[in-house]
Amino acid sequence: MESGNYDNLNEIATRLRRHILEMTARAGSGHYMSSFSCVEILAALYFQEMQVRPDDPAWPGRDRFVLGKGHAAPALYAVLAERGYFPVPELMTLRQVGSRLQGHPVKSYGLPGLDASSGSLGQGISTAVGIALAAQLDGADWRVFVLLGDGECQEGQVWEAAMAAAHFKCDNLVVIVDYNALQSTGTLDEIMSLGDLRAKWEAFGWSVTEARGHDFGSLQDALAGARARKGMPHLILAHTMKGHGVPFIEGNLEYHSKPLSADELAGALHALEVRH
Ligand SMILES: Cc1ncc(C[n+]2csc(CCOP(=O)(O)OP(=O)(O)O)c2C)c(N)n1
Ligand SMILES: [Mg+2]
Repeated sequence: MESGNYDNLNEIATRLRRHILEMTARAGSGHYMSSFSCVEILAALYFQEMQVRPDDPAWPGRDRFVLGKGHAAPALYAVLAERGYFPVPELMTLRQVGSRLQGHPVKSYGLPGLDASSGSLGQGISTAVGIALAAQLDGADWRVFVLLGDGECQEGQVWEAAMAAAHFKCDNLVVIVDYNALQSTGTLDEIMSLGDLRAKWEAFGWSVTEARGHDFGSLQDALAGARARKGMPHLILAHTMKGHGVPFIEGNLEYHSKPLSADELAGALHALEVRH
């Protein structure tokens, strides 16, 4: 892809949002609003930054990914399908009994490209630190990427993992925080303020960069910075909008987990087309 030309990625992002709407509508549940928040982040990782081989998903040299905010599984499944790990129509099996696409990622169901189960907020980063340490022990140069929710950062386990990663100098670990300032029932400040999140991660010994989380150029700059800097783990604070892409959903917590009506679905799909 030509440097600085993100038309193709923006088209992919729109397709991912369409899949997310259609699969959660078919399932009658699922977190489309939280998924929209991280569409560009996941597309930047899987289509640009991460070294992966969708036709050989278990390739030992691949970069690994852990979805800390496991409720955004529809976004992860959509990006994996678009990247070619499995057929796009399988997305419509989301949340069905026996499907490889469970409501939260379950590795034992054998979905190609899925490296870790997640969904209990706070645990994903600990899983990722373990994977990063395994790479270090093997002398391998592949890396581990994690997406955390900002509300998820209220979990104590996140900070235990943050301490460990800095102590063990896990510079092969890149954590991206989906910094939308909302959780399920309120703003971060209403529920439990995180204060100066950047200063907190820096105090824990991480290199911190900020990015505009719906802007591929900005994400790419932050990811390139993380690639270049050695000796410490990397944190990217990606400023996002929960529900980004569909105006009536953006920032409106009524839609955190509510199924869309048929009219709302039609309106949302139309809004995606108009915006693109
Ligand atoms: C340990 C744990 N507690 C509660 C939940 C229920 N839960 C699902 S989504 C969510 C809000 C998460 O907010 P945030 O991390 O900011 O993610 P966002 O939806 O904004 O992307 C909560 C509390 C959970 N999945 N795990
Ligand atoms: Mg949030």
